[in-house]
Amino acid sequence: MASFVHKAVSSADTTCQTEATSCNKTWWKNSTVYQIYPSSFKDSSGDGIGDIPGIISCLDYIASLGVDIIWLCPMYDSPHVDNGYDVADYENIYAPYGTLADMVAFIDGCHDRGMRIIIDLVVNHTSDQHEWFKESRSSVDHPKRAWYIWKPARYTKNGHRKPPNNWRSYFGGSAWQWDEHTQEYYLHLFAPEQPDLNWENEQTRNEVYKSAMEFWLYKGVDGFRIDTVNLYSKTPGLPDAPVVDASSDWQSAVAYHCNGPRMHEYLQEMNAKVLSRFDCMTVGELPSTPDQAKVLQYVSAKEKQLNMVFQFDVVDLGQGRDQKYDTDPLSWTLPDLKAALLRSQGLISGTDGWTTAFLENHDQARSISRFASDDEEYRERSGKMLAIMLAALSGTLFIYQGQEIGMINMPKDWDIDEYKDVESSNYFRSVSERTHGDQGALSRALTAVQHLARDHARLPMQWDESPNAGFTTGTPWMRTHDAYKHINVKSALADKSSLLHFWKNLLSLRKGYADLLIYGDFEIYDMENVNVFTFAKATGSRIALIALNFSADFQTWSKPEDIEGHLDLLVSNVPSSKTSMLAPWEGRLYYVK
Ligand code: TEU
Repeated sequence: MASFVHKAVSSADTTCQTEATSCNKTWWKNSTVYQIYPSSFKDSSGDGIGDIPGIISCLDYIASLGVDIIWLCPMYDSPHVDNGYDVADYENIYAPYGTLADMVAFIDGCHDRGMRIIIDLVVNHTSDQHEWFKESRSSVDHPKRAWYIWKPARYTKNGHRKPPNNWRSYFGGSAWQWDEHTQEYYLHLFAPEQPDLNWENEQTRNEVYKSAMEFWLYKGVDGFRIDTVNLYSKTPGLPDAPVVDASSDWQSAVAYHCNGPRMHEYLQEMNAKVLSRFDCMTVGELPSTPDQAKVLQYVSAKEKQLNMVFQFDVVDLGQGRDQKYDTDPLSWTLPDLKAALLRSQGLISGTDGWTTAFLENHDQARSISRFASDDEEYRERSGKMLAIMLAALSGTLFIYQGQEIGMINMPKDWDIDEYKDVESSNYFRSVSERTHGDQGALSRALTAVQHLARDHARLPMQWDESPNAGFTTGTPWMRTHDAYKHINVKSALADKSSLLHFWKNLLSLRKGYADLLIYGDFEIYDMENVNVFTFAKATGSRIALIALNFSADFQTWSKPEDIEGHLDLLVSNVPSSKTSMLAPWEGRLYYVK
């Protein structure tokens, strides 16, 4: 039934594929990455904030999962307006996390256990507390003035001052901040405390390479997750964005600050000057780029820019088009998810590019709550179903702390005050201001935040059933999830049938069938089916077949007609199920013999 098959195909010559899949099996392709959000992982000091010594004390646990690389979110000195994505000093550590010596011990601790370590490279912007910015804002003539993006005000006919353009910041409001002292505005695509660096200035770029990159590569890190990697180059002249939301002065300006004209030149330079001198990997965060051809430009090996990127196709599902939270829960369908996966899986078919597989990170709500079922009846089972899907996708696999034990979104009866993130708090406040506290609007906003907020990923890691889930002996900076007594690492380790053990088995199976699961071509068999997802991973004549039930009902299932051979069940999350019927949230992975 070839007509029902949706293949991940690209227009490029398929002969490259042999090169991409067999010649370039570098360590970062085969690897599974485990992401750590330092504030919420493990507190060793009792101050309620996770820290590096705490992480070091968990390294044996992380290694035991069978992961190869740790990605550590920003640990730099920072005022933490955006939890470390506002860096005040690239060469120093946020004091509550520890010291440079702790960081070196962490790097060594990873290497001693055969794991590599990548860190976040946040260089679209710095904190307004970075020395560079303090100097830049000190006077219009300062040599570092041009290190950031400064512009004079515009004025209305009535003489009212207004920002240089109508761009909206990612965290709401204008993307420009007025500086009283020098009487100009500076650009900040995120919070006002996160001024954008001016990448057009060569000196700035060179200093970024030295301070933010070489400093750490010489200390032994094995690469970078590069924050907002496509925002450095803005459209010259910084024109106004078209008005999409007539009720607001500020408009999304993605077309003017994403994938700008010099983006590829900058990344090639970064590669030539720094990355190519080290055995390191890069994974760029690539928001607002659904066009596969554009994505490929960043990750094609011959372009010498990035090894891989995070596409947003899957994690953006169900979000509002113009505003993330302007939506209602579950406004996505399974065919939407399939199409999104096809776009990121398709990136490697017949090309020299590479891709990633992930459902969670520190910016996303928990995947079981978003894509499966966080009802206790099906939480673990549906988590295992998602794990089967992820472990069978091509590309480098990323899992986020707590995903391995099936952590879920905050309870719905928690107050809005439990949400600490600048993005969710700003949004809720803006709805309240705009609607003058309209209860209907606020209730819709709360529902969206309960479903999609970044806060959900930032709740303390649940280690055991002791107070605060063993995360801290103090008062945690974010409240511990009410469910920690039954969702925690200790009990998952003790139960051989837990999601945690299931993940460990899957990660090892993935390595055993690497040619299919990590490198294979991706084909979808039931694109239109809203409950069942059947896909194959194939390399030559070898095939793996994956069947997933994305519903809480029984669903009929049969082997696709063009798959010949016997189905050998390698993994399933429901014991002794019938081949022709998928149980609620069942997942299966077959090898076709
Ligand atoms: O995120 C960039 C980004 O695109 C976010 O706006 C993302 O779309 C949003 O978080 C989804 O809700 C990166 C970091 O991952 C994030 O934590 C930072 O806040 C942001 O950059 C600024 O550095």
